[in-house]
Formats: sequence, structure tokens, C-alpha cells
Amino acid sequence: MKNVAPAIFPPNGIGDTKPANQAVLDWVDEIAGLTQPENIFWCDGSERENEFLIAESLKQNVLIELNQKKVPRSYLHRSDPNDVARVEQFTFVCTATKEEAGPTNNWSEPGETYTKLRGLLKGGMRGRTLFVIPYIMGPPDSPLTKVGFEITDSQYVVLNMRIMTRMGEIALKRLGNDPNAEWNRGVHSLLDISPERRFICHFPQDNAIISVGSGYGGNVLLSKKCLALRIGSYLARKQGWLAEHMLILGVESPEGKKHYVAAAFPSACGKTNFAMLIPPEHFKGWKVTTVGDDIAWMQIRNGRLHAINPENGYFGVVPGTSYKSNPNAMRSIEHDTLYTNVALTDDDDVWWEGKDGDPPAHAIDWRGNDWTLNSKEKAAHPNSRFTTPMRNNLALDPDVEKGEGVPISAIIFGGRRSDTAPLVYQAFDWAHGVYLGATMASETTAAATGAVGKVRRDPMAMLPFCGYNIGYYFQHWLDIGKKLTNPPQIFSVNWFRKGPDGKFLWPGFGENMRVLKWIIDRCEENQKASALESPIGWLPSPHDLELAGLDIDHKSVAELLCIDHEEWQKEIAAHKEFFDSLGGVVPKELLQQREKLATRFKECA
Ligand code: OXD
Ligand code: MN
Repeated sequence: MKNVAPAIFPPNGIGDTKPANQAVLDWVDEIAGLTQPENIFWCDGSERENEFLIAESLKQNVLIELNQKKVPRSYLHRSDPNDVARVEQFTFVCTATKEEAGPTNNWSEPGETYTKLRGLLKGGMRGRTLFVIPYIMGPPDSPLTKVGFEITDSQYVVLNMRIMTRMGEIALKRLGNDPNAEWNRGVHSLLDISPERRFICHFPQDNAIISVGSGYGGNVLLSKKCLALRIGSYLARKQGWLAEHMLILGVESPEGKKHYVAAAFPSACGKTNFAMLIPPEHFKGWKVTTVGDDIAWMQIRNGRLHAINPENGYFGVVPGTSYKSNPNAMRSIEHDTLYTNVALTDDDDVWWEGKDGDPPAHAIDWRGNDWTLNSKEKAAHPNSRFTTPMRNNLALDPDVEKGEGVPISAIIFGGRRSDTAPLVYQAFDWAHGVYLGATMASETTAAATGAVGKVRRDPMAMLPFCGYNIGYYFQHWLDIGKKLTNPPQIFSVNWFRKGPDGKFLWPGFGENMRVLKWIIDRCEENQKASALESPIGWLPSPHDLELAGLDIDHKSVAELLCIDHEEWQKEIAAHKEFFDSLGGVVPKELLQQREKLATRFKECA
């Protein structure tokens, strides 16, 4: 399988839609002068262009054609085995000062970094095609929507960006001819896909990104983590809005009352599953709809937070996805989907660990090697992905294109914790909610390189994605709250608590509707659900949760909702340790929240 491919030569009418904006033309000239590609391909996002690029990718072995009867218009790509996840250690925020990047980001000085990257990019696209991808993030008529251009030498990136963003003419129209218009400059080159020359660098002050040496989605689909989160969060602070690592879902009751919820979970903790939740039998008449599965941009309108999903598709983790765990995702990826690093069956279908049915006796694994039931290695990489258009999702929310966004009733912070954190609880107020987000922790997953299963603090699930000083970011959250006359209620959830036998206590998936129902009832003006006041926040008693029809014993429910004082003493100490590790940037208001939490425990001891 190839990642780096030679130049392609399109026929007339393909690859020649040059934008009119002189600033874009100058920038492309500059990068082409530096990287020296064989030719330039100006993408317009059309169907014809897409068909041409797929045909070329198949010829060049960048894509493998799947069984078109089983998965129509779907293809498989294998990335280099050394290049299968985001690389946080090689990700840099290049603000003018180190202090602006803050204690949680790798910082490097912008001038030196540009020089280093230019050195690496020099002649880096020789013999290749340079693609120019114009795209927008957000619905076409939203005030929050941003224009970006990505230059890349990877056809795989172009094909993915066409699914993940609104790409082509629409962006040229939005940008217009003003040479001073705001737009993001993204440069990506595979170079030689060497971990030694792999850098994902952000220049927030220039609204620019340079990513080299990787072909993996999170590092190279510059619209997503790089623009929508890292640069996005920087712009959001400057412009008074929020760019968050959050899904957005709608919940509609049988009476037609609808709430929208935004939820932050660290990577690979079931965000896509939650965003596409199908309510269990007991919740007949309830509907959950998806606005977004990964990123929310939120602004204040009439005193309330309103959210848009800036993306146009889903780049989801495949393993574990099944008709049982996520039927909506399964239906979405039955067609028009790009698969990365899953296994290929003998009849050219895709397979992964956790897919419905029996595993195949033989397959080609994600590395391209023979795989059998006796193989010790996984057939699909744990971070293998699907890229699928959001239009494929049968549960897509009807207001997903609404420029003003959807009004948010609740914000949820969730982590993967075997202990300590109860199934659900509610913050006392906004500032307390910000504290819950700021002290969020989760066991690490395969979405990033590094050890899996270690508890790490991941504030608002933004640790790898906050494009500036995390202390300013906390303050920005506190400030936004002060401007909201009708703020969302803030909650913490944990689907992953384990019992003494090491087994998960909560069934998760569709049954999370039971927790969601309590959450939205708490958001109703007349607070339809009750809760007990506890030291950590408002906690449901077992009776407050709708558990009818669920096969779960009382003991498990009690364990899910229990607050173990000893564990919480350790937790509070860990909060202190985390805040201390940030070196004095944490706002006073959050330090006070910690003291209040400790005091509440003392008072009830
Ligand atoms: C993602 C991630 O790909 O968070 O969404 O890593
Ligand atoms: Mn994510």
C-alpha cells in the first residue's frame, strides 16, 4: 500500500478551479516555490473531481477497492505502521511567547519553527501533485463559520477532506475577493513519513498550520483538530466564543419537547456512540438526533449558548462498532465510506474486532499481512477509523445546517474512570461546572500514541487540543458564564466505573438514555427530576433514575452512585497536584472551588 504517490495529470476541467482571491494565489505560489511539486491541482469539491481522484488512488494503490456490493462506493486505505495515531509529543503551539502556549502545550518559537519547517518542506513535493483544498468549517450561513485552505501532497487527505468539510466552490464564495479576509493557511506534506521528521505546528497568531511527515487523519486533516480546535480555541477566546471537543445531540420527548446537549469526552471514550444513541425499548417515543460527534463551536445568543458542528462528516474509531453498540454508525458506514487500517476479508469486505457476527477465518490485517483466528495480533488497528459523511446518519438532526446553531440546555463532562467518579452528578452552578471540566480525568486510549489505560487529567477533554495557555482557557470559560443569563446546566458522567470484580457496572450504549433523561429533566424549569445534595454536587438517588426494564441489581446501582470518601480525598489531592503542576496559571475562582469541595467533605464527615 502506498502513502506517497507520484503526480497525477487530470484532464481539462478537473483540478483547474483557481480562486480569485490574490492572497490565496500568492500563498500557493510561495508554497509551490518552496516545495517544487510537479503540478498544482485546484480542488472544487465536485463529484467529477472525486471520481477522478478515487480512480487515480486505486491505480496508485493509495486506496483498495472494497466489495462494491457489500460496501458501495467505499474504499480501504492503510497508513504507514509507524503512523497510526495523533502524535502529541510532536505537536507544537508556536505563539510569540512560551507563556501564551502555557504549561500543557509543547511550545516552539515561531521564527525558528518556520525556518526549520521551510527547510524540511524545501523540494518536499518534487515529482508529486500539490493539491489546494478550499473548505469551510460550519454551515454556510453561520456567523461562526471559518474559511480554510489546505495544501497537501496526499490524495487520501483530499478525499477525506471532501467528506469531513464543506469543500470547494462554497469556500471560494464565502471568502470572496478581499485580500485581507480572515482564512486559515494549512500546509501539509507527507515528506517521507518518518517519525524523525514529523511535526504538527500551529501558529495561532498567523492563523496558520504546518504539518509534515504524517499521513494519519488527526495529524493531517487540518480542518479538524488543528483548525477547529487548536487554532479555533485561540480565535474563540479572542472573539468571545467557545471551540470545544464536544459532541452535540438533540433529545426529544414523546410530547415533542426538545433539548440539546453538548458533551466533552476524551478521544475514543464513546463520543460517536453517545451522539448516535438509540433509546432502549422502555423509552418508546423518545428520539435522539446527532448534530455533531466531535467538535462544537458555541456562541452566546440572547443569553444562551448556541452550538454548531463545524464539520460535515465523522472520523470515528472503528473497533467495537457494531449493530449492537451503534446501529446508526453501522448504517452510516455501509456505503460511501473511507476506511483506514481495518482488516480486509477474502471477499473484499471490511472487518474489525467487535464487528457483528463471527470473525473471518482468514483476512489481511491492517498492516497488509495474512491474519487468521490464531493470530496474536489484532486484525484491525485499535485506532482504525471510518470517514463518513454526516448525511449518511439516519439520526442526523434537522437543524444541523442552522447558522445560528442549536440552544444548549446541558453540558456534560465525561471520562473513563474505573473508580471514584459516579455515573452522573450535576454541578451546583456554572463556576462549579467549570471546575468539574477543569479537573476531568480519564484513562488514556489508543487515539494518541503512548501508554493506554493510565489516568491523566484532561481538562474539558481539551488537553491535546487547547491552542493556548490552559489557565487563560479556564478563565475564558468562567467569563463566558458571567455573560450567560440562561446558562446550560453542567454535569459529569462516567460510563466506565467498575465493580470489585473488575467488570463494568453500567451497560452503557443505548442505556445511557436513562442518564440523559435525568440530565434533561434537571434542566427543565420545574426540575422534573430530583437529586440529593452531596459534597461533589447534585447526585441522583437510585429512585431518581428511570431504571425500569433494565437488568441491573440494586448493589450495582448503589456502587455506581456511591461517593467513596477515601477515594475522594485522593481525588481532591490529585486536583491540587494537577493545578500545582500548571505552575500558577489556574484562576483563583477555580482554586476556591477546590477549597469549597474539600470543605463540603469535611462538613459531612
Ligand atoms: C479524534 C480524537 O480523532 O479525539 O476525534 O483523537
Ligand atoms: Mn476527538
